[in-house]
Amino acid sequence: MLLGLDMMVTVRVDPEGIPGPIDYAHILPSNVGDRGWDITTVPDSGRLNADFLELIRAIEDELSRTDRRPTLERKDRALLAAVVTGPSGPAKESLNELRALAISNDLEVAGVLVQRLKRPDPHFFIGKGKLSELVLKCTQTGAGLLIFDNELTPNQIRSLTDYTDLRIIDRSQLILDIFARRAVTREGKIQVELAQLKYLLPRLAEKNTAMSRLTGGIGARGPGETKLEINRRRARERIINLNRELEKIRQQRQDRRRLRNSRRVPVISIVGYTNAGKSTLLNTLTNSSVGAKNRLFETLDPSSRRLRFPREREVIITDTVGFIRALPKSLMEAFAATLEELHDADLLLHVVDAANPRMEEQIKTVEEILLQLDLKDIPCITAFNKADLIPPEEAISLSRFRDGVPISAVDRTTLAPLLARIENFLWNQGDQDAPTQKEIDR
Ligand SMILES: Nc1nc2c(ncn2[C@@H]2O[C@H](COP(=O)(O)OP(=O)(O)OP(=O)(O)O)[C@@H](O)[C@H]2O)c(=O)[nH]1
Ligand SMILES: [Mg+2]
Repeated sequence: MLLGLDMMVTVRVDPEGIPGPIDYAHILPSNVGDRGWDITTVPDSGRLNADFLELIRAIEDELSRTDRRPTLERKDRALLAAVVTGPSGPAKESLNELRALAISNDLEVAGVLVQRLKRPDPHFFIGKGKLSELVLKCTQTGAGLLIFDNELTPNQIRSLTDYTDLRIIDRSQLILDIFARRAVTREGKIQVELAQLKYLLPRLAEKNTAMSRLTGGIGARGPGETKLEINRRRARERIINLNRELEKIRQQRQDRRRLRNSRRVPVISIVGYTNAGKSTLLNTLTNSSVGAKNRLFETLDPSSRRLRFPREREVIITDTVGFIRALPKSLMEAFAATLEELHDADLLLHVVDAANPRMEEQIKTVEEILLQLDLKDIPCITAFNKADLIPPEEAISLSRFRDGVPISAVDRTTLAPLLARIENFLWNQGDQDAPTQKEIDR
């Protein structure tokens, strides 16, 4: 058991019971020394001349000055951890994304710790020595939350929380927590709660578990502390009810869609990795103000707008939740209703963040998810967004060698080639689909 004690003191006693040397140990701020703690030995207990309380106070002061921001609560600081078994490149990128996810969830990242292992430890997932290091770092930096980039089993989470007394979550839970924060509409909220319950269900033992930490999420959102005592049976009942409610909403959506389809207005759905600029593009194209921000999963609830083309022609364009690598399965299932709309699309517009160093991986992830959703048969135009952030020759080569159109969603004047291509596809199918290089250069 690792406890966050302020200090530990040992008094050595000889066989006659006479006290001898005294040792005292305490942690140090991370800017002092290189191992993070200090042990002092006083050879003779009679000569002990230290004011422990004063010492602890001084250390606390120093810790808060160097490592903690006073305005933030402890629970808002998190330490990221990963066990790496494969190549280090993808692992590093994955950790960068975890950091972005944490920041998107208003957490402050206090540090990152990586351990390379042949095989994860079956009990703690991470090696025991590394775990002690993690706990020490948490104490030094005032982090109360440990986020693993790897998926942890319910047993591992339980062992870790029991051993360290920290709040421990994994990547899936972090994503679920972000979704819980962002959900606005009734439908969004139902979907998120459903996803959280589905995630929790296999993690609920029949009796007492580390449930309070699981259900609490990071703050106390979603199915939070008030439902601390729910057991499997009640969780199942809730899932059934939520599913029923969702089914009703799904019906209403279908009715709306039928009406729309009967009017024969073509539908374009924007898809893409989270933060690629989907909502920004919708806004610029249709002069609207759907929420667009530089954080992951800004959009949860889909929105549709009309987009007018010359000659009285118009389309409906929809923006929806973004995709991410290893999206928790429970979320995919719960968001099936939202994603179902994509099946009505006449055309998918895949928005890619061309300035992101992980662009290739993100494209692959989106394509895999489209395949899983059975959407691969719907025609798709790729837009390489954020072209303003990459060298012009890179944008040209993207358009030339990959079948896509470079755009900058923040700048309306860059969208003409994309619009031309959409128009061409919708109304002149059979004609040449791709805009000419001249159009792109224009
Ligand atoms: N420089 C630049 N920034 C852009 C461009 N397009 C979008 N952004 C920025 O990228 C960030 C994300 O944009 P959003 O439109 O919210 O992205 P999204 O794909 O809707 O993201 P989610 O809803 O979170 O999945 C915002 O800060 C935008 O201002 C672009 O063409 N150039
Ligand atoms: Mg968005």
